[in-house]
Amino acid sequence: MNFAYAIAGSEASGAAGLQVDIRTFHQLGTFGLGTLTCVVTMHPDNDWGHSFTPMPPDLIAEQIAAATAAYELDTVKIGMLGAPPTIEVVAENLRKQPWKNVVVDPVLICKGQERGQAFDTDKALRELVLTQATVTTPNYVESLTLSGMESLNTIDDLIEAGKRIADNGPKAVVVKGGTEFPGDEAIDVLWDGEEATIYRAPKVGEHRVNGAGCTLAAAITAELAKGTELRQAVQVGKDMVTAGIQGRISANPPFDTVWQGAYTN
Ligand code: PXL
Repeated sequence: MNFAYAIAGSEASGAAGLQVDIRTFHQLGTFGLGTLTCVVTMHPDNDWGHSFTPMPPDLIAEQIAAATAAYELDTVKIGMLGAPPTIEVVAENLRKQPWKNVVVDPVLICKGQERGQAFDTDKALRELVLTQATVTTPNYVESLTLSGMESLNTIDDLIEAGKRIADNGPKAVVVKGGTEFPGDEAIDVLWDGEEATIYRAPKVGEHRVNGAGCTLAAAITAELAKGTELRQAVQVGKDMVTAGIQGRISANPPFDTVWQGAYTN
């Protein structure tokens, strides 16, 4: 059995976070399991505003201990951590065993967090978690923050951002252009430390869809757990996100939901 393990938050509508990770892991034929870091709840009667509740650090440590004792895990995806004490406990517990693949989706800012708190969170994530990443998957805005660049307008800019982010620790970086990148294609670039690989798909509509980033990182994680090489793992992730957006589920919150089940290989 290939095990895919996520350390991530719950998002109450099931459109992002651990629920997406588990669906993606299952769809790609791996055994998915997860450690819960926080709960993000949306409030339909308050314009779908978000609230964020971290899990107690001791409970996070206990979940990691149980998961890693239950099976021989070598591949982990880190999703939303959200608060410095969470980042510290996850970083410390990750170091307790060797990992072949550490995929970090650098979810930097959660709506509803204070800016000051978000700054501390960014700093802790960069110093304690991104340094342990074998692959990280920043979106357009996260790539600007992590690379220090002002805008990403060309494929060369995406490659440059990947290189700069890799300089700070991660072995490989997938920079996601998403809807913000100019043009009619959704372009992602993998910088693996030596070479850049470009992934392209036509943009589907103009609206953002919830769960695309989580799905991409989770699919890469599942493929790496199966032993797929990184370049092909990113291609599977790209194909699954494209299929999941085309087959999206109409939802009442401001964004529709990616459907992982739309992907078949
Ligand atoms: O898409 C980023 C993300 C990840 N994880 C959780 C989230 C969100 C965004 O809302 O709530 C739990």
